[in-house]
Amino acid sequence: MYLQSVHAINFLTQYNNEIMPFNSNDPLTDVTTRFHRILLTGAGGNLGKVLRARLGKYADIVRISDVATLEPAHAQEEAVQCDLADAAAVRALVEGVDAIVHLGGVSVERPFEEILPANIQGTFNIYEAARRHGVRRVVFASSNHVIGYYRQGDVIDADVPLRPDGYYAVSKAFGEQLSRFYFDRYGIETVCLRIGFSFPEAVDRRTLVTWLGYDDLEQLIRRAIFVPNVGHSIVYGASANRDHWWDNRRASCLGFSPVESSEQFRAKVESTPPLPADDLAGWYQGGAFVKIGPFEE
Ligand code: 15L
Repeated sequence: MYLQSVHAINFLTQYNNEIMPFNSNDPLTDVTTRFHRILLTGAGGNLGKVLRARLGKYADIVRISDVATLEPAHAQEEAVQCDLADAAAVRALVEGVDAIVHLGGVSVERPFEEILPANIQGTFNIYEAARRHGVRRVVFASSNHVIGYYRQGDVIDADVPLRPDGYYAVSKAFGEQLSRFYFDRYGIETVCLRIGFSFPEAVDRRTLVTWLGYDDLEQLIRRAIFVPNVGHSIVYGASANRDHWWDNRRASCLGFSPVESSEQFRAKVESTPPLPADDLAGWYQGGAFVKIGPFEE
């Protein structure tokens, strides 16, 4: 415990608590981008499946987990069915890993009772297990919904006050703050990725701005795992789209340089009618999430 705290203090002194501005050199130059074992939680979800197919380049073994039954493990994989709300199971899940890519949990807006166990208790269990097993790096899949109540067209950076647009978003804000605490107290480094819309295609005017292609997602994850001295960092995950709502200078400090763009989907999207002017989904960055709920009576 004492040593961990000293580590954090040394780290803060040395790195001022943020990603240092790198010069134009790629921060991964001379860095080996391979670990022995990486844990991927939420491996059965949308992005989990995408990353499952790609993380093998970066680890001898990818331990994949999900609460749902996974496709059988390939060579180089260890598949573990795990409920993130089960602290003992998560402790066993995390043993022996070099880094964690934490996507697990509910990924859409749902009643609080559904968000609480997987997203809040589950993320706590992941960090506690990381502390106990000495894991030094976590990549936390946050979401653009933590800033969902900023207006579309406003350009914001990663330092603006959070404006979550629902319980799911609040759980991601919790994960951002929890990871901050685990860095300050224990020196566990985290890159929080405020992922935009990461699907095969942008589907509407909002997602033309927030789209993150899978190659850019992979690049971001690789950098979030391996760039040295990230401390506790928050970056937005969007491709090199024509329009931007997010000032992503922190991501470029990671050396993140997106190569994809949503322009390829523009003609199709713009051939559909825009949302009516009074539709809140067209006002806020979180889109239709601001219209979901209340779930309670
Ligand atoms: C998210 O956080 C969700 O996980 C994803 O399903 C999309 O809804 C995305 O945000 C979005 O903002 O469109």
